[in-house]
Amino acid sequence: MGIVGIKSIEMHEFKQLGCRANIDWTDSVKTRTRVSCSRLCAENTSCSVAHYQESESLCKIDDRPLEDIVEYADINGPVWNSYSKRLPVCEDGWILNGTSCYIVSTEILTWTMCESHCLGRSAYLATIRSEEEMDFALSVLNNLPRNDTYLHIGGKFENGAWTWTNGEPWDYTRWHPLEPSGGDEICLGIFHLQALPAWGRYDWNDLLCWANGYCFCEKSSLWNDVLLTPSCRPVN
Ligand SMILES: [Ca+2]
Repeated sequence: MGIVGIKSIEMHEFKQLGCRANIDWTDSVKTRTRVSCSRLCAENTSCSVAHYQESESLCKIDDRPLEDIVEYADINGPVWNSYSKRLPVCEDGWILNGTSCYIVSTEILTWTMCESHCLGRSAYLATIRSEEEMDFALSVLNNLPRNDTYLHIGGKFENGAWTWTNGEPWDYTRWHPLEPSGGDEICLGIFHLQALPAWGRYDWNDLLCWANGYCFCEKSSLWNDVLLTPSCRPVN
């Protein structure tokens, strides 16, 4: 059975574990792997389900809600599989923002200890590289139990320049107007409003690396990408 030239049809000719579904494959594309098919879906805001037909490496991204994809019992044709949209997810206790997961330490530690603390959670001290990420950090900071300390993030002054400890580019800053003060203050933290009450702003401050604060840890998200279980209905 051919793939190209099938016009819009209600019942296509691929089966998934003994089903066939109302998927129109006419505008499917060739992708190398199932994961690259999932990625196509992840990058397309209207996609809800990715279908992948392995024997011919065909990928079809589907914008219909799952309940509109009707599957009928059938035993013929090549196998295809459907995957739920690839979405970033976090383990319990971590907070998702973009494609990263974040957690704040319950203890207040020095910046240097925070670096190890995050590493121990398979994470790194958070990077903040946009206004959006800074707003997210502030929303996290506003919910912390103590407001007289810092939120440690992953900036460090090394070899004459500010860098992120995980190697990401240094392309955004949010220094308080009176900072950075330099000298031995080579580690980066965000004020809590009351950490320096007279200054009255949530901004960045360069700190001594033994200054205390909460550790703001970040790591890449996991992905929910899961194979959908078919639910065959009787034909007719
Ligand atoms: Ca400073």
